[in-house]
Amino acid sequence: MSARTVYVLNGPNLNLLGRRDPSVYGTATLADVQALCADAADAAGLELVFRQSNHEGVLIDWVQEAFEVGAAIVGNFGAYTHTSIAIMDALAVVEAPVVEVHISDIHAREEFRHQSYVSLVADDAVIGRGAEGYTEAIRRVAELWS
Ligand code: CA2
Repeated sequence: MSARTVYVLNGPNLNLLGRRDPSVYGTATLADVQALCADAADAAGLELVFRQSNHEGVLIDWVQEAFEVGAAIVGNFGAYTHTSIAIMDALAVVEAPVVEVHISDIHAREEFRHQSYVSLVADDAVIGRGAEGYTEAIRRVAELWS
């Protein structure tokens, strides 16, 4: 049997991680986050697909791709978290675990960040734990799958 796969999907502006706003998002770059995820997936015995896009439709295509191959999703959809019913609808179809992740504590920031459409359909969320939160989210996927 082939290994189970987790798609780690990153939304708009997360390609800029580590280059601005370290007080909010820390100093890790997206490449650092990818390396953390690779280690966590390896430890959990999962295959990793790691991607970032600034485009809502591309993110939806990748959610549908994960669904088609039976993969789990760890998703930081960036600001689309707070606006995108389309991403929520795509995630609602996914049968494998879906874990939301945010580097910052969205509930302790501006009110417009408090609403998460992703939370309405995700199995769990890791919020405000910095880049290490991705590691925890991958561990959570493995637990939900066990
Ligand atoms: O805390 C998170 O992980 C967020 O998903 C990050 C999003 C934000 O819109 C969400 O409300 C919370 C934004 C990511 C932008 O990242 C940057 C990092 C460095 C410099 C500029 C943007």
